[in-house]
Amino acid sequence: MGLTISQKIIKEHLVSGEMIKGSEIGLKIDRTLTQDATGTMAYLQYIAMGVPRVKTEFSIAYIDHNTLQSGFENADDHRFIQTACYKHGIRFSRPGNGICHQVNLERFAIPGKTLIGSDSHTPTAGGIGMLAMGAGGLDVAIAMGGGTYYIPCPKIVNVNLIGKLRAGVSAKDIILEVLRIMTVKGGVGKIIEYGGEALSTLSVPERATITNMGAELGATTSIFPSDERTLEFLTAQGRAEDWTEIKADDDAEYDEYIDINLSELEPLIAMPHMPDRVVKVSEIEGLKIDQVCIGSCTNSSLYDMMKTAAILKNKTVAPNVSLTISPGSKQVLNMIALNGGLADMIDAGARILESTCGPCIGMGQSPVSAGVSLRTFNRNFLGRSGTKDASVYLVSPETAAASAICGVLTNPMKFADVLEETTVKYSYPKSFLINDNMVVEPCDIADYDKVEVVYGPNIKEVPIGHALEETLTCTVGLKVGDDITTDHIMPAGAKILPYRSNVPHLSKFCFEVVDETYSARAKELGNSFIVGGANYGQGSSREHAALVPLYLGVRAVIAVSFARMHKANLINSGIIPLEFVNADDYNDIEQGDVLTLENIRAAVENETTAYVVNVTKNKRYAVSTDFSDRQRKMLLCGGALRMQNAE
Ligand code: MIC
Ligand code: SF4
Repeated sequence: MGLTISQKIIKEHLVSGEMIKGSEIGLKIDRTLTQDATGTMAYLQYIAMGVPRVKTEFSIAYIDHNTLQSGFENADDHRFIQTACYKHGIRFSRPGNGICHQVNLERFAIPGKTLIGSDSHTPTAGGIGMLAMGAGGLDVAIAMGGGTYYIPCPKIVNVNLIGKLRAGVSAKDIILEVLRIMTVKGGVGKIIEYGGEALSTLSVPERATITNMGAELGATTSIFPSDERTLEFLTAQGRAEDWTEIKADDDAEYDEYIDINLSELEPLIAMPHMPDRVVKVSEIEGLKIDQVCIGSCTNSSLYDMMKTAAILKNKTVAPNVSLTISPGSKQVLNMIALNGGLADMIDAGARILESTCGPCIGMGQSPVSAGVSLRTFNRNFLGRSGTKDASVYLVSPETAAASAICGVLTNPMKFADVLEETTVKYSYPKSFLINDNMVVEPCDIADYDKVEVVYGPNIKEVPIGHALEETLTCTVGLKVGDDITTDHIMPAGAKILPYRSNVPHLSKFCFEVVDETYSARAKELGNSFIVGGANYGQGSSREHAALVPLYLGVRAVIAVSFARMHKANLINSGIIPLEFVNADDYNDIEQGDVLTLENIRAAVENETTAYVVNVTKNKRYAVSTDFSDRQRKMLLCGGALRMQNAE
């Protein structure tokens, strides 16, 4: 039987396990990336491992999330990351160089290689044919130290694209359609591979919009073949030598098939507060809006910016709308400055922001109270914008720009003429403006001892897990529903993000959008459990969503099901993720119930079903202990750091 694209890359990088779906496989990681909000923790953990220089072929740290310096914290953390990178052999992309995934795609992503990044949108690089996955900071630290990265061997979904997008419909609408079909739970344990005759009409940045937002499916990653279009993009980036052709064998077999006819697609929109609540723009056209934000790692390429500029040219942003634009990288910003696109945006009244994540992670630009915000981003989780009662909708740059001009949600197909011209000019530029002067090379190995890593006062100790007891009795400190995101567990935003290296301070905000009293209650309980619904921990890779509950005394999360990265982060921290064997038992448990995990140590060790006794209700539920051997060891000794110290 032939192989799919990702199976070929996995096969080349397999260091342990067998390619049997669902069983754990270990992969050699060629490259890593971090961003600043997760990077501080990743480098602290890397340094604690005591490996002087990284063992990957290429590792890089980007500064793009915590760029609002309203106190010393972010600036100090950036200096820590910069000095740690300089010493340990890691490239450093300075603030101003752009959003990690956009810069990575332009300058460093290579077809056929493996990449893990401490950010859930690392699969953006799948647009160029790289096997790129989001991971917790500790997993990235381990990979930098030469360690293996483990995932459950994924199922493969084939998305067959036929037809051609009409002007006004874009790559964003393709991924919104996939989300509509598969939902935010639909990709768990799967890699999404794109193919079909329409591939030749999609440029690498358009493909990257699709693989980027594949993260919202819960997928392990998404990937496109590396073909002539890929070569064209790499050539225009002055990197033709990085190209190799990678495509699926003709007789490759997939676990699922999805067909999408691009000619029939219409502009789509994700309604609050989930990326899969997708409807046609035409169904709610005319919705009054207060804010439009264009940018983020999903939609900030040169092509996205030029489509935006074309719609804005010679017009004025509607008086009821605040429009912000964040170009994705220095390369993009520089090119639109030189070709006049930026002037068209400024002239129309757009508020031009830095080339960073910005409003996407709540770093400023929170909408008005009860406001309606249209964003070209990938996530619209409750409260993420910084305004709890705001309604955030996700759209393409075309829909966003057209609506900004009209003041209400508008179908961009009305601007088909100008969009067609832009597509001809900017979808496949012959050359990009190349200048990597914002990437600092690491020090010479001979100078290693002379380089000092500078720590600021914001950097506090990393909490460490506990060896697992024979039997564990705790109160349920919190019960939550389905699709709880890491933004619910550990919110981000301008006020909280500066404390990503200060877990005690962060802990005050744990589950704040769900229950403001949770943090204090958990502290008072000492040890406690959390009960969750399906897809618990979806969304970001942030390991803080495990480290902070650990700090607050959470010993186990009992849920209907878990998202992949969060489950791995819980295990790394020594918190046991347990799944109900019978999902209905979830309904039985209430917050405040006292539960006993009977003989839990033996159950984890021997791979047997564990039992939860509800002491309050006098009932008993079975929970599965479906872990790999490596994970069992980790849970028994209290997490990855303890396991490493024990070895
Ligand atoms: C996000 O989009 O939620 C983030 C901020 O980029 C996160 C990482 C983080 O929490 O630092 C992600 O996607 O992994
Ligand atoms: Fe940054 Fe938003 Fe992309 Fe996360 S999703 S990396 S916050 S732009």
